Amino acid sequence: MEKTLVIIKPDAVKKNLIGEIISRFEKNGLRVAAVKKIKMTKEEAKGFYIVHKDRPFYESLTDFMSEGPIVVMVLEGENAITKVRKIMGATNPAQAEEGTIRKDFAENIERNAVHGSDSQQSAAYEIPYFFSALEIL
Ligand code: DGI
Repeated sequence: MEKTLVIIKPDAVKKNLIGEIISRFEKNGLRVAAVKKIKMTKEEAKGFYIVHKDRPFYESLTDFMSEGPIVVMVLEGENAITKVRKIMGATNPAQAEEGTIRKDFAENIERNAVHGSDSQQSAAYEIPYFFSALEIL
């Protein structure tokens, strides 16, 4: 069973979409192994997105990710990483397929409702960024 880190971003939390988004993952056979609502500081957001530190949108992205509460969770299932990315849709909602979370709820390429680890290597950094082993069940 593969695990992946998912975030419901500040835009979607603000719109009261926590239940709707979690339910889309559960309906596709993924299981919530850990979940909590937190608010990141700017520094914590920068640490989370450190791989993007040289991208032009790093400052704006980390401002956004620290502007309000988020829901972080570990989802578990067969091919969880790929499955979550498919359910989320393309980074830019203008390119996201019908029926995906980003097509339905993202505002633009940055305020795009959800995050999901893009590889096993990313998941191995991102899961322990928010959860201890004791919190993942
Ligand atoms: O894995 P993804 O979230 O689909 O996409 P990513 O790893 O390429 O980028 C991480 C986040 O950074 C993405 O969800 C939103 C933001 N981002 C990506 N490309 C752009 C961007 N933000 C802005 N403003 N402009 C971009 O081109």
